Amino acid sequence: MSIGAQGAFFCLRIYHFIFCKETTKGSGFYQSGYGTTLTAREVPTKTGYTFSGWSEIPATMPDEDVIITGTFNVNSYVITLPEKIELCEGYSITDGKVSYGSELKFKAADGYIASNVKIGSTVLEPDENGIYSITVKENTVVTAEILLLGDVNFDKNVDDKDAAMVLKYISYGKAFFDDDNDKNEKAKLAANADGIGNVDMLDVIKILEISEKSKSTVVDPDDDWFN
Ligand SMILES: [Ca+2]
Ligand SMILES: [Ca+2]
Repeated sequence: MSIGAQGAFFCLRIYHFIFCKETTKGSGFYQSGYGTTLTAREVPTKTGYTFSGWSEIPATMPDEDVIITGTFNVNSYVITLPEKIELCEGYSITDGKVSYGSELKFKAADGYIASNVKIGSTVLEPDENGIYSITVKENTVVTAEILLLGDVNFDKNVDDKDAAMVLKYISYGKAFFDDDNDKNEKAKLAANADGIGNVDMLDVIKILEISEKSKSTVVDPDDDWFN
């Protein structure tokens, strides 16, 4: 009768990493013999998050399974919006930053219209209400050209000269500017002063309204009117 060779017994234990948050890398099982030294394997990564550490790791493998928990902190990114661009209700930027994956919606402030809204060279398209949406994944600088609604000749004033230009445009179908398509496109945006539909007589009326309003609300104490 033969007796089998008696080998040394050893236990294999499963060293199981569980991450608190979904990971893209590093999750899995890890085998370790009883009494061996435990070291965490490579730091797991997750896009938009920074690994913030493991839960307590025993010095040596105990005689039982070990669950080590890794955690991540969400990254924050700096968001820069142009002047006269406002966040829509319900969206906010705290200390100039928002968390990875946050959605932001913004639009031109009242009385203004944005054109050529871009992140780098990527042009953003607004929805039918002029609202732009982005999902933040990195530091982001939004650029835009901001037009004053009704200021079709771009002199930073809305007055009857603008109304006359719009009237000419809708009466005779004439371009606002000769041979400058870019300026004409912007003038068309600014000319739609009521923000509704096409450029028509209602916009002329709106421009005259804005013009009257600015006359009655802008008071310059040095103006001759006071003398
Ligand atoms: Ca003007
Ligand atoms: Ca209109």
